[in-house]
Amino acid sequence: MRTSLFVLVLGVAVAGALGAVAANFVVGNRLFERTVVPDPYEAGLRYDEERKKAARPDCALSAGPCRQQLDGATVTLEVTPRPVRAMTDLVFTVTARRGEAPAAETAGEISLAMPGMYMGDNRVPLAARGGGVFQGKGLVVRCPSGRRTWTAEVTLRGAGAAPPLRARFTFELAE
Ligand SMILES: [Cu+2]
Repeated sequence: MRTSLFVLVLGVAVAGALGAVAANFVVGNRLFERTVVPDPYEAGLRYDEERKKAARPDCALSAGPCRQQLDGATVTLEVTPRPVRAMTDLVFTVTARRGEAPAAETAGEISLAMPGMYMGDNRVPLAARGGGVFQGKGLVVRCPSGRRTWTAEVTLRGAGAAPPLRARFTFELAE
């Protein structure tokens, strides 16, 4: 008699606890989905895809300038001296056009990073030289891992509230 009462009480307690956990889980899940991303699985796939794309060099900067076609604009990046090496003073020249006209952006920067590896913050400020040409000086550090793949993300900003022009180039440093 006492044993069965104990089992009953225990059963109710366990069911209550499980119910609370389940409720928490459901509420937590909903909150998580709503506040973070609408579809974590899709977002994860997209992130992986972007990382893979970023990790593959798409620009032979040591051979010459690279050009990228964005919506309504063309952004060209040239880095000298060539071949482009680590731990060397480099000049970064960006040319931006909208159709035949030089882009009206007034300043910008290049963010240098290694795909999938934090190498510290490395930004090259770009000054407008007129005619859609922007220039800045910088340096790419040598990676202790021996990897030489970097991305140069160019951002150009205008005076107004228009969204900045962004172009990402992935390149391989010369040895
Ligand atoms: Cu690295």
